[in-house]
Amino acid sequence: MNVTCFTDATMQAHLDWAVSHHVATDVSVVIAAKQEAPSITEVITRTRRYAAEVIVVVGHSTDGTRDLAARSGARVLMDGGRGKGEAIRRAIPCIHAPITVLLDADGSHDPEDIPLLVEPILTDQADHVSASRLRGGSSELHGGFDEFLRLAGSSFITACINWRFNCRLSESQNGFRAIRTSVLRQLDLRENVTTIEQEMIIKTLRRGFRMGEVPSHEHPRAHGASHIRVWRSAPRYGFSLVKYLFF
Ligand SMILES: Nc1nc2c(ncn2[C@@H]2O[C@H](COP(=O)(O)OP(=O)(O)O)[C@@H](O)[C@H]2O)c(=O)[nH]1
Ligand SMILES: [Mg+2]
Repeated sequence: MNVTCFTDATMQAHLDWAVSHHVATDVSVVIAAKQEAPSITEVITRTRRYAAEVIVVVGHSTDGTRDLAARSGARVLMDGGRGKGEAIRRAIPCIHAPITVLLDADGSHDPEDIPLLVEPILTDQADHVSASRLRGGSSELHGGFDEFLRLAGSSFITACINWRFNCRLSESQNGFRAIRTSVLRQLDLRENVTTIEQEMIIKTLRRGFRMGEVPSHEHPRAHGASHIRVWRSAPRYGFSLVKYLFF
């Protein structure tokens, strides 16, 4: 069992120390962004306080996301048009800092939680720490049929991962996470779409690295609609789950 939930008061007490001494210099943040012009500037501005570099991998956006990201001080890369997973994979060879944080561009994630995610890595208690909406709450994960399917599917996948690795993660699909850059490079990620989130967790556990979780609230996206088509993506989730769990 190599999963720990870092929620205790001791960790909170270390957060200020972590921010002032390490987080800003040791962290590269990678943000995948497709048609996120209304939110990208604020997300980057809030993130820069916690990062030595911010890399934004933009989709072929027609709304100016790319220019806004560059003007906000981010390094901008283009994705290859295949999805969020491919966008993240493109950034991996370009990361300079020893810890990588991945977060979304739609305002769902609080950059202010970056120290919380990074602290267990800085103190060598974990190699990969994911933000849990099941522990921190979500304003997006319930309400309609799509949300029901996402939550049910996600809980099923998490249960399979927990069964396979004898651990107790609360979730496996959140895009907000911190990981040692050296570990990220060893995972040999292959997924092109959002299945990359579960691929990262499964491969971390399979290779014997330490997973951690911290609570973090997921806000509703600041504008527009999710890029994920839940029903269309379901077969890929099932296929990639079986593939990475067992083969
Ligand atoms: N570069 C890039 N980013 C993407 C792509 N698809 C989604 N994203 C980004 O990935 C993040 C999560 O996407 P979102 O649609 O909010 O998915 P959800 O949060 O799972 O509903 C957002 O920052 C999107 O802009 C893509 O094809 N290319
Ligand atoms: Mg989102």
